[in-house]
Amino acid sequence: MNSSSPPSAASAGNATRAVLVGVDFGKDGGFDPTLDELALLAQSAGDDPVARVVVRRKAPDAALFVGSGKADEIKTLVQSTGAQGVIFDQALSPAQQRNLERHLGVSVADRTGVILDIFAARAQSHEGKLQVELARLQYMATRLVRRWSHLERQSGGIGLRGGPGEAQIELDRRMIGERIKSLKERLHKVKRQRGTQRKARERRGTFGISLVGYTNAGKSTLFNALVKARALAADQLFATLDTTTRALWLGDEAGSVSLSDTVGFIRDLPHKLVEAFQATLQEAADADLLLHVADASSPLLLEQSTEVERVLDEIGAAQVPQLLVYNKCDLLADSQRPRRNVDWVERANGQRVRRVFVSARSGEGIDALREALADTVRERLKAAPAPSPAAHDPRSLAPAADPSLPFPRSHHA
Ligand SMILES: Nc1nc2c(ncn2[C@@H]2O[C@H](COP(=O)(O)OP(=O)(O)O)[C@@H](O)[C@H]2O)c(=O)[nH]1
Ligand SMILES: [Mg+2]
Repeated sequence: MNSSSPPSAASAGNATRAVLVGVDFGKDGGFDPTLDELALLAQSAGDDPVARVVVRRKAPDAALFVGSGKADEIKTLVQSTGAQGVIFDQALSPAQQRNLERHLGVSVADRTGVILDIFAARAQSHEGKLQVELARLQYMATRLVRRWSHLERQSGGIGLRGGPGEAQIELDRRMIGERIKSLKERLHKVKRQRGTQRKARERRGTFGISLVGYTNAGKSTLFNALVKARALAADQLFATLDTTTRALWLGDEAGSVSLSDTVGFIRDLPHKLVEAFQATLQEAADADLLLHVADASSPLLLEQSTEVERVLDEIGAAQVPQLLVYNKCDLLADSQRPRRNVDWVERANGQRVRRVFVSARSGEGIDALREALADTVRERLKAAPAPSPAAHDPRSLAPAADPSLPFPRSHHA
């Protein structure tokens, strides 16, 4: 069920029953009292959430995170529901995780562990797999230093035997260190190749648009609606990890652009994962235009948009022009519906951006979105003429590992 457990029941086909726990520290406002997102994360990782507990505290308890009284309550709940694991909405320190496992008698995962598990299960491309493995090893390495309970379980179940000896830990840690080093080298090579491909694309002068947004906002569904492709869209978090790119025709003046569906962002995305996925996320930063897709029906719409802006900033994409798409407007009550389907709003950085309300599912607003896109592309091309397409560059004819296709942009002045 989580990266700290051996091949789990979930991967064998029957989901692990899990109790979800979230702690409301009452300050940053990012807390989701419904735990819906954690439930969706758990389901995406193959777990079956059977109960939810929200705990209020001023500060985390150093040993048991929720304090021993609450830990006892959770234990009772675990027993009455027959749960096999407990998932925390926040990041636990390795010591807290271990203490909680001892206290509760079942395996304990945190949000980071669950996200890493999902990424590990979904990574498709060579690069994606390398990136996820790197992030997981880095997560594990910090735990090993303080004797991660994973090893104890491997050697015979929680609490049955003592942990592995210090010598074993030291050995494992060194092996992990070496593996991390070799992974980094391999990733470095792959990234260099990507850089070359990107330059080739730049020479071809394709206008690049990337879909970005909170996970589950409907990016893949919108991608499919726009290019009539079939990218995986699912009510699961991180169904898409690897970038998919297709040509999108926007009419005679704007011409053909390349549209990329990318991995979604999520609150508390493990920092190591952002770092590891830098190359993938970089694709967003390199786009000429970002199509920022938001779930307009979500009660956490603003928090989610803020989080997306924060990650964009982190990957150096804060200055890339945006077009905002408020998706899922079929789910809005009449009173929530906008008066006009296209308007202008101001972003956190002061930039004024177009906003279009659509339903990727019903198709409502998609034509207006195409028009807004075509307008934006035309304006951008006028503002900054693209390098002339090097149609005869032999490299542009070579089949690229990158799924994007060469589209000489020859239609605009
Ligand atoms: N009601 C409704 N659901 C949508 C819409 N667009 C996407 N969805 C659903 O939202 C979920 C997530 O969609 P997906 O495209 O995979 O999101 P992504 O993670 O941003 O790529 C799926 O269950 C979609 O069917 C929409 O316009 N209306
Ligand atoms: Mg997707």
